[in-house]
Formats: sequence, C-alpha cells, structure tokens
Amino acid sequence: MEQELIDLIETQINKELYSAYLYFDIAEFYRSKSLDGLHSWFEKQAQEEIEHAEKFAEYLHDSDVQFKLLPIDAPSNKFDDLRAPLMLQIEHEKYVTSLIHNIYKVAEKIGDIATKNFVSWYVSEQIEEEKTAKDILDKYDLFAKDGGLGLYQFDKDIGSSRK
Ligand code: OFO
Repeated sequence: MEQELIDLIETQINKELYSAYLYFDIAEFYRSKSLDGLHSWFEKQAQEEIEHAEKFAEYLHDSDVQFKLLPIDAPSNKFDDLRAPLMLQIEHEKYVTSLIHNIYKVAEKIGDIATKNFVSWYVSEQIEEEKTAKDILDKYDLFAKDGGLGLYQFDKDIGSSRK
C-alpha cells in the first residue's frame, strides 16, 4: 500500500479513537447531570468508535502493513448546557466524514481499488452517523429543551433506543 494511504489510515485510527474519547467524555457529562439514558447512549457510541478504529487496524494488518498508533488528544470540553454536546457531536461527525471522504479520494487518485472498496463502508456509515446525531438534536429541541417531563422522557427513550 502507498505510504500516503498508510499515513491517512493511521491518522484515521487515531481520529476514531479520539471520537471514542470524546463520546466517553460526553457520556460522563450527562451522567454527572443524572441523565442516565444519554449517558448510556454515548457510552455505546464510544464503543462503536473503538470498533471503527479496530476495523481500520485489521484492514492494515490484512494488507500486510506494519502500522503505528499515534497519541490520542484529551477531549477538553466543558459544556455550558445540555444541548452543547449534541451540537458538538454533529460538528465532529461532519469532520470525520470529511476525513473519510479524503481517504476515498486519495485511494481513487492512487488507483488503490481495494482501499477504495474498503472505505466505502465508512462512507455509508458516516451518512448514518450524521443522520443519527441530527435526529437526537432535533428531538432534544422539540421535546426536551425546556427540561421537566419532556427531558425525562427524552432521556428515557434515548437510553432504550440502542442495545
Ligand atoms: Fe467513527 O463514526 Fe463517528 O466518529
């Protein structure tokens, strides 16, 4: 595999693990507010990000590439309100989508058909990731932003929305 693609995928493994860190951080924020449904949802999202990183690592391994793991930044987000992490999730997923698209474009430029095919899975996954993040924010704005029972029900629903 071309070094340019190896570098990009090593970086992507790092970014996926950073996503996990970020979502663990958000999960902790909600737990500190006694919103156990949101806590549980973001914890599962963090696990999913680790799986995304593992999938890339496995692909490099299967392609007979020796790769290195890069240091993961610490998320330093202090959130002003309950809505801020939901907004941050959308922005972060858009950023991850741009990184995935770049890997796809470089694979195309180089003519690495196998990597292009492999990364296609992530292209579709990112559509889902962005949609889900937007749905959560929309529901929060519609039903939960004023607190009280609306927030209670929203938190309960989101907590049971994924196993
Ligand atoms: Fe790995 O999809 Fe979110 O970041």
